[in-house]
Amino acid sequence: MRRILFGVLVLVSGIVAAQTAQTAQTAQTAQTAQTTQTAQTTQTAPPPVTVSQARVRWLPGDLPMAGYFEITSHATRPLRLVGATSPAFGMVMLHRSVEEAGVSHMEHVDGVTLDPARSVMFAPGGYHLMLMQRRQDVHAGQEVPITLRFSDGATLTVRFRVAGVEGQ
Ligand SMILES: [Cu+2]
Repeated sequence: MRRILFGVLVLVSGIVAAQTAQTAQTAQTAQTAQTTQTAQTTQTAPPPVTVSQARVRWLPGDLPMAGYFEITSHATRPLRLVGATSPAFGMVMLHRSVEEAGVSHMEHVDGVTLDPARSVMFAPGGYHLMLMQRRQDVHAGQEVPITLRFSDGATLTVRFRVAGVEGQ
């Protein structure tokens, strides 16, 4: 009798163990699938914006150059442009030119909010990309790729035409 009872107990605990293992494995598989899907969505969804008139105003030597463009949002909620990078420059910052008491100076901005169905101009006297630490020769007529980065992690690479000093 004792031996039979022992056998039943082993059988029951064996079933419980198998079920627990299976449940754990199912949960893990589901989680892995979800993580993969999230990563893919982030990677493939481009930001709903259009960029036009992308240009860089060339300056000699290693002087910081300004990047200008017009960006239009097609999103239904506000987007936030938070930065930019380029293989041609060691550092790219979001700047804004401001005039205080008749004196113009530049300041760094953490980001620029793009309202739905609106355009924001990056232009002389206002917002611009400050392109610093050239990593390669940059000359007028060339195009340099600059990647715009948004707060949700989305990125958009745009080719900026390099215009001469007089080219605004
Ligand atoms: Cu600047």
